[in-house]
Amino acid sequence: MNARTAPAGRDFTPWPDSFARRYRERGYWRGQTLHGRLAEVAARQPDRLALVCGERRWSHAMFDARIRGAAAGLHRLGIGRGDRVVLQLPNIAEFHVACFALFRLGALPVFALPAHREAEIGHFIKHTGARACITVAREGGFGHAALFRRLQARLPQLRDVIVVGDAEGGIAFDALDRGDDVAAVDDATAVAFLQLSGGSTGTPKLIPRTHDDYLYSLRESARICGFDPDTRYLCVLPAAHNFPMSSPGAFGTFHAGGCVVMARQPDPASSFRLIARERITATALVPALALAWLESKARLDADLSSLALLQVGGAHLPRDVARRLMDGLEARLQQVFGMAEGLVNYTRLDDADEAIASTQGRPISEDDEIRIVDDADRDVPEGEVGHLLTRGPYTIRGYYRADAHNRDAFTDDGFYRTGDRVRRLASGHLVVAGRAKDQINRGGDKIAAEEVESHLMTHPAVFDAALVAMPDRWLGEKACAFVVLRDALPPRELQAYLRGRGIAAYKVPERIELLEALPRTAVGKVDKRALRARFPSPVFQETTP
Ligand code: OOB
Repeated sequence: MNARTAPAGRDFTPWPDSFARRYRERGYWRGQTLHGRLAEVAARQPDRLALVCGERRWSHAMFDARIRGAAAGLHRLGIGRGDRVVLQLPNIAEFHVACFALFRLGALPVFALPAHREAEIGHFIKHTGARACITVAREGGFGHAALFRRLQARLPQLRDVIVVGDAEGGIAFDALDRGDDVAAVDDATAVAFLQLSGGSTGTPKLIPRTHDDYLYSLRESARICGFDPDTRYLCVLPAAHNFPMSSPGAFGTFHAGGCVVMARQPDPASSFRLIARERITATALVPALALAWLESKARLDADLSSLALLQVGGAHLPRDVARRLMDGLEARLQQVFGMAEGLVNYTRLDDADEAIASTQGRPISEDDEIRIVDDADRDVPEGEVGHLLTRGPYTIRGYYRADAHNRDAFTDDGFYRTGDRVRRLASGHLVVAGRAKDQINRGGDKIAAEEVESHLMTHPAVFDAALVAMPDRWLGEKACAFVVLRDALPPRELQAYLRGRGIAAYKVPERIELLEALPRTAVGKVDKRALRARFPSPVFQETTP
């Protein structure tokens, strides 16, 4: 193995024994796997509806049978314990079949988002040494299977390109199921999958989550949100994201014995049709989408009367928008402030309206330790804004193969530095006041400034570049790149160049401003505060360095 492919660190940082013991003694970690729980639910209530996708309607027993069949087929391909498999799928039933089939084999899905392109996917394959991928031929006009085949030519470790639907010469996912079964790997302490971090560094980091910790977070989430066998959850956000996956999301719904309805298109009209047709009771949106729903509701004369719970999270929800959502929709609003690394906060269903409108909720667990500190890691006085650090029974202690980064991202005693700035109310509710990480939150899609800056810097005409958030009425924030050029170049060409580098479209800055030089701080760092101050109105998160 040469230096380029050698893993840059540990796969998994375990919780110290004393913590693991405590989490077990307190009943958080119960030694059950995600697929074990699903099989248990299927056995208990085989005939209840589990999954709806287009015209397909599967009971829990049918879902379970498909998972077993797919697992057996993947096993025949040689996929087994510890193997990494990149999953890039739209919101279709096969997303969950593939996920749980891989869990059964002890293989690790690596969750790519549908928007990811060559740069991100190539990185996931290289960084994890993935030996297979599961995708679709095309979605939204983009050829996903072709992308993986192009990468395969460069990265031969990617042996199998498995394709749902029209296989286009790849391995047909649908043909894997021959109605057989293989024994499941049942190690709840093992890493179940690699989730994607929003990140603020040059390359996206991967998050190893164990069965024990994840099952705990989704079991408690389901309880807090009142999910039960009558829950009908609409999966609108990309299924691979932690919010619609486990807060309580699709997994929390399966856990509770309810039914998940997959929304392939996120637009309000399609979602409203599904809500009315399937009598949806709960869903999760980012603020931008919630706003779009609100605007469209009257125009589309939608029947949303079944919707009892509307969760909004992933990005800042302004208080006045929260109030408008509470007034304009019959559903109970819930704010969710979470992160793929672990910690999830919910406003509770019985909180006062003002707490729901103006806070981002409180943690799931009594053992979610919260510290709010100043720049020198000293606790700030109660009620004041500071950096949020957290540690707990479902928050990771380290990223996947990222030892050097882990030294910065975690304190010596294992607290995760979230990069968020918060204050805590006497009730324990957190209010997100800003962000210290160098990231743009584009309507819930996270853009690591450094990642895009590095891509810009590869252009021969670019001398210097800095990416900052600019305010946007609908998305909250969008990215603006300030660029210093060596040679004249129209900004539009830089955007086309970035797309040509194969990065997800949401990372391409909407605006490019040319400068003679970037402003610098006294210590010579790019002064991003000064750059942001050029916009007429402040962005929500004005606290970035
Ligand atoms: C969720 O997860 P990620 O990993 O995509 O992003 C986490 C980051 C947080 O650190 C914070 O900066 C931001 O997204 N964020 C919010 C927020 N919820 C997340 N900022 C302000 N207000 C909120 N309500 O985004 C995520 C994971 C699980 C559940 C919900 C969201």
